[in-house]
Amino acid sequence: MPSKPLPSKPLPSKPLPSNPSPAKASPAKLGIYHVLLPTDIPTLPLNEFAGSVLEGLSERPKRLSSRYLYDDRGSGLFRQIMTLEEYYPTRCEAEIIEAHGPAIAARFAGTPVNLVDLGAGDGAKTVRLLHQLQAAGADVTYVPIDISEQALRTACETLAGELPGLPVKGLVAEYIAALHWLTANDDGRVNLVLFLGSNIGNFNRAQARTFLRQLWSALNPGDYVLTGFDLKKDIDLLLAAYNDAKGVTAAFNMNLLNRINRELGGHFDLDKFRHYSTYDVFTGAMESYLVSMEKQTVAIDTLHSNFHFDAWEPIHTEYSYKYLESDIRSLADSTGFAIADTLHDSKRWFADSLWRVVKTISGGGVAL
Ligand code: AVJ
Repeated sequence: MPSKPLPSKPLPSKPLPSNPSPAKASPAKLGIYHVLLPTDIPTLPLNEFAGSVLEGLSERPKRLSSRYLYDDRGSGLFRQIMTLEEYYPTRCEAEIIEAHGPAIAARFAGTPVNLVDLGAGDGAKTVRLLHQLQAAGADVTYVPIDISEQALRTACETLAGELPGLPVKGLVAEYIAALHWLTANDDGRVNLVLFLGSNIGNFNRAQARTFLRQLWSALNPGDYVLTGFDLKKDIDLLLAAYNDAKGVTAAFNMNLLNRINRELGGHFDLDKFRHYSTYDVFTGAMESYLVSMEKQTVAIDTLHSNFHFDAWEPIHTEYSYKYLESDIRSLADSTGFAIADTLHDSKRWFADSLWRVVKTISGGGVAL
């Protein structure tokens, strides 16, 4: 647990940052206990980022979630990473879409299809696929989904600029919730869900299964998912991709501490931490850390806490799991999908795997 605040720093009188307060309602009176409804609870004690930082820095080993890497600065640094010589995944996947996109698109000739984009990231690949679908004669609607309204607006505007006249139906929501909404308001269109860029790599094996099962549940039989997997390869190539010579990846990782300083009144001195990325051959994960180079105590005002670091103590920040072809097959198998096609770049460093949702009729066992 974090220690008490320094005596020299009195508690601020301001309340902790909280989520928007829902309407007040008095709890149902049931004598000796109350059933509290969500609307009975005025506020959550901490916002999501603050709560996650408090929890993670209280763990041993300490950790911070990679989902918070992508504030405005972090997103900018990631766009820079995508242009780096050492960061091969973006180039490999662009090559795959360029070479094999038309074959994917041909499956949807004459079909009304929603191109559903989970985490647009590099809009360029999505634009290529949309062009290819239109060229194949698919009746395509673009459906980007993002939890951030700002990010969604940017994605919609970029696409509208590139493909004037393209129907766009953006959804601001969590991915799975948005997909449930989309299929519940079914307009008879086939959904082709994009989960590109090796974003699945941030999940461990169990989390990846959970996420894909949730996707499967939310989708209709006959819908498709196109997922980008970074493949296992020469370890030196992996290490270089996460330890680039210009230090952009280091700055991207370090930005987490910057973000805590900016948003939570943190007092991290970035010169006292270093970026470290390593590969675990056994789990197949690139692992990223921020390592404290000396013994130090860091206050985070908003959390009313000090965090102690020993010399060379790490904070875990990110996993990027790498896959074997057999891992991809077993993942599809165990989550209810049939692999329609797996496409590779010429070096076979990366794969985009196209999966079809298979659901059996209850009682019958007939695959759709
Ligand atoms: C955006 C999660 C696919 O794990 O390769 C790049 C993020 N981290 N360099 C990845 C990242 C360090 C990237 N993903």
